[in-house]
Amino acid sequence: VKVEKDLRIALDDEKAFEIFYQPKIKAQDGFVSGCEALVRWKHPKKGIIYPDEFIDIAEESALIIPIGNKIIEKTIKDLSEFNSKGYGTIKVAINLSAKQFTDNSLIGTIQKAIEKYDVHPSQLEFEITESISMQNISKTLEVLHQLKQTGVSIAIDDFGTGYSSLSYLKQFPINTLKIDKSFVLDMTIDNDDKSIVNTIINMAHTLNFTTVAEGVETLEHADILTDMNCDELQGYYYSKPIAKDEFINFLKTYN
Ligand code: G
Ligand code: G
Ligand code: MN
Ligand code: NA
Repeated sequence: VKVEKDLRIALDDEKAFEIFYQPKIKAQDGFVSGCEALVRWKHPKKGIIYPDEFIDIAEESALIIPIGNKIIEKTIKDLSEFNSKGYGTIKVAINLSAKQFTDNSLIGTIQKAIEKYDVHPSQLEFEITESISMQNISKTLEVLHQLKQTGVSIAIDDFGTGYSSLSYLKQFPINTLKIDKSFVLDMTIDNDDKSIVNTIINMAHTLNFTTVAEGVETLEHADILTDMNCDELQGYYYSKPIAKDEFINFLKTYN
């Protein structure tokens, strides 16, 4: 209840939510293909609060809708800044929670921000989890198609931990599978996990999806994934999630 009350107060404070960015690296050439937007809450007394500590609460109280809308708006604003600094080809991924996904004004919110900040929709990707996508298949399909029509791309996050069936995946207008970090992290100690990662990548490519591996923590992880033809790599080996200005510096150094 306390967190919920503080979240309501935070909604009136333009500086309360800050978006951090974690780079994604193209396995082929090592350039930065883009980043994932990860929200941080700057609490006036408690300092930085991570999403694991408030996204669920925001979701239960429906505050995730206005908070999520702020995240979308702020991220797209930041993207226009990346573009103005000469990085107009990068792609930014925004996480969407289940409740946002069923909000009828979601598509309008996204379209308005795209127009306001004059970014290209192809520079945006939305990450949804398998659990969202399986709750109500027909509604999910409808929203996915509407999203897709705006020109953005769609990724399934934490892939492999949920229970999506391949027949549904094939029907969904998605672009990318993000392989869950648990498989990637265990790849070097468990051959089953290595096989799972390899299988996901091959299956994804057969269905014309690109693949992103999360949890890339070591050069060994990166080398294995590159050999497996994984398209993009994300993890602490390259960078933790960093503030906007640090991400711009990261781009200056690597692109
Ligand atoms: O940044 P961190 O690794 O602590 O993120 C933890 C979790 O919080 C991740 O699983 C991520 O999907 C979720 N998360 C981070 N930012 C957002 C956001 O802006 N919206 C939603 N819905 N979830 C987020
Ligand atoms: O949305 P998602 O659940 O995928 O959020 C990514 C989460 O994974 C964030 O909390 C981020 O801080 C975390 N993360 C990012 N890179 C790594 C990594 O290399 N190793 C581990 N253990 N966690 C990571
Ligand atoms: Mn994610
Ligand atoms: Na994930």
